[in-house]
Amino acid sequence: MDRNLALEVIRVTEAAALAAARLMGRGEKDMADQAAVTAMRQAFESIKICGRIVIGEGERDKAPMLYIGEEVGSHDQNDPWVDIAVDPLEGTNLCAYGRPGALAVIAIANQGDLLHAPDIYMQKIAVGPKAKGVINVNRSPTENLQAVADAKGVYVEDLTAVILERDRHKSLIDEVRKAGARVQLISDGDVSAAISTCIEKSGIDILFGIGGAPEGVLAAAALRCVGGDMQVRLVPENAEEEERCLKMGIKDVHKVLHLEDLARGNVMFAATGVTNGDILKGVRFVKGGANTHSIVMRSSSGTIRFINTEHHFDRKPYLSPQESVAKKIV
Ligand code: FBP
Repeated sequence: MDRNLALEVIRVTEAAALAAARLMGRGEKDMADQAAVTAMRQAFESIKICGRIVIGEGERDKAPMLYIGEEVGSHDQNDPWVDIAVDPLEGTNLCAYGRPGALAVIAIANQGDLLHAPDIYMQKIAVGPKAKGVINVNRSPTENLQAVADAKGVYVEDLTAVILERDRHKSLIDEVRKAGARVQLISDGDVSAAISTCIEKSGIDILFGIGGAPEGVLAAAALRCVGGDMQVRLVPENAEEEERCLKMGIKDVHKVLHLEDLARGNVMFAATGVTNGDILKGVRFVKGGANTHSIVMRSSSGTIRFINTEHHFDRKPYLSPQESVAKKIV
């Protein structure tokens, strides 16, 4: 995969983040999401890439843009095709209520290397590099906490587990508390939480719980780049969801999936902060422009780049996607 692409793809997540951040705190999650989707779709047009969306906004009949199977990029048919997973606004509620941790996210891999996950739930455990190889989704949270503590040479009491605050996690939260670990409950955003396990200064050691399967694949791509680990299992809630898994090529729906089952080969991951978070600062609008903070990383080199970008709207005006369409600047 072209290493220069890493800097190109940031323009895609920056565009989505700028559009969503304009609508931060309005309480309108669908509006913010739509703005991010439209901006990301538009930004793809200037990226030299032969891309096919494998994780996006849903199936073609339900999603007008960035739908699964959509081809994106200003491609030259001689370029190799890549698979793309996007979440133009990860944490729609976080953005709508101005809470920390909303991101615009993209992952890119060679064709066939990202799990084609339907939009159903997935049970996840994620850890950073020091605990790589010791987690097991078939074991209890208590056993996993002990394994992580042993790998890190600390007590379970020193560990912090991040968990989505949901009714379905009540017994999980009780068990983690009983085991003695510290708990950080989050209202949304388990992609960012999974990545936090790999960032020493975040203070997060492990992510437990059930969240979206598409978010699981995006998190796995990031963890591949930073040397973290993840184990998951899809949680179809009915026969129709099982059927969707089968249609997407997942034969054993209940199988434990390892990091490489979610994101294989050379993977690239990029994200731009929409609101402030543990890893990235959110968009700040300033006189005549805005500042964005992004991360881009590649699994092949292990390079992690944090990119601060100053956007000058007086030189390159920021237009909402609707304005751009009206002025035919697309
Ligand atoms: P959205 O950005 O689509 O709102 O997803 C936010 C999120 O918190 C994800 O990070 C997480 O995987 C999923 O929702 C959890 O789903 P639910 O809110 O149904 O528990």
